[in-house]
Amino acid sequence: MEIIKTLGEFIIDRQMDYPDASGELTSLFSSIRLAAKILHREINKAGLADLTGAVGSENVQGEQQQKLDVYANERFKNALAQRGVICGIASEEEEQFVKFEETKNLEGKYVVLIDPLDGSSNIDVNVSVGTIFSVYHRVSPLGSHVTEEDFLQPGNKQVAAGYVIYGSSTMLVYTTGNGVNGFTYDPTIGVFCLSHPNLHIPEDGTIYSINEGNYVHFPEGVKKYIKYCQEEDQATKRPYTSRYIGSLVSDFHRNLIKGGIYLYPTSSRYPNGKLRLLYECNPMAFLIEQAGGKAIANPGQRILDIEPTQLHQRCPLIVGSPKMVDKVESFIAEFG
Ligand code: P6P
Repeated sequence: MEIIKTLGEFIIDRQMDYPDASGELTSLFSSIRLAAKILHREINKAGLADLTGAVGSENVQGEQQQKLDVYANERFKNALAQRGVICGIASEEEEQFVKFEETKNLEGKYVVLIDPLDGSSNIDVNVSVGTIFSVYHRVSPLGSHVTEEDFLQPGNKQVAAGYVIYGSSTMLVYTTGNGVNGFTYDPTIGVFCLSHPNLHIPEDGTIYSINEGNYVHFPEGVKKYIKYCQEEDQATKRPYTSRYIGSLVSDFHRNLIKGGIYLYPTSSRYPNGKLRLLYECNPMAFLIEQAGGKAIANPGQRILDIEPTQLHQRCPLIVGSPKMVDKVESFIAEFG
């Protein structure tokens, strides 16, 4: 007889991990779960529902907003606001953080930072995309309006983080600081089922993910690491395999399962990297460390220890199997 452990049951079972949560975290996750199910439905028929293509406007990043970007943002914002446990959100699609003003929300203990649909430019070409989320306890007093300082917390203060990957199947992978677990959505029964318990990234790997089209813009150490990956050496199973989907969640997820490294480093084109610290780098860093991996911005700079100064600040990201991250770190430390 098949044993099905749903996400809801799993969270309740693990409630003891957060005695002070008293059900709030469960409620928070149920809102994320609901929005993810709705997005699963819309993404899988985007081409039919006129939800592909650009809206014709730009987000705060100056990037063309895709119709599904806007749709995903509204869906997650509404789902999160419904639960009184959240007092506000910050989103890649919103220039300012969003205050939830209803009385029930003013008492909310948590804030959520979210990239509602990462890699959305891939939608039109039917490539996997994802949602990334990060959860903190608020630092402002209960009963008051959420403030910017509630969002500008270092990643080491995260209460939970995770992603939804809308791929060949839809999965939700998350951590609350007690390991990483993966759930696969079964649309025939409308639930996320535990499919990848206690995920751990292999200590070493043979897959590297980087946009080599930016080679000329990379610092010397990164160039030398790319060449290192491409050299023949049987003892270290090189040359490695290059895999780059152009969707952080997809590249991250594959490397988490198989071992590997994802790099979006500093470059002359992106001096501070391209990815956003608060709702891309920090949640992925929390997840990878909980799965036994590493995440740095630069040599000696752990992502989770970075003190944020701006909501949408960019940050270099080198994340994956610890031995691979250490190797890149040594190249950059030596060659710049
Ligand atoms: P590039 C998608 O826009 C994203 O934020 C990540 O999901 C992805 O890994 C990266 O940017 C791709 O950027 O410059 O290689 O196209």
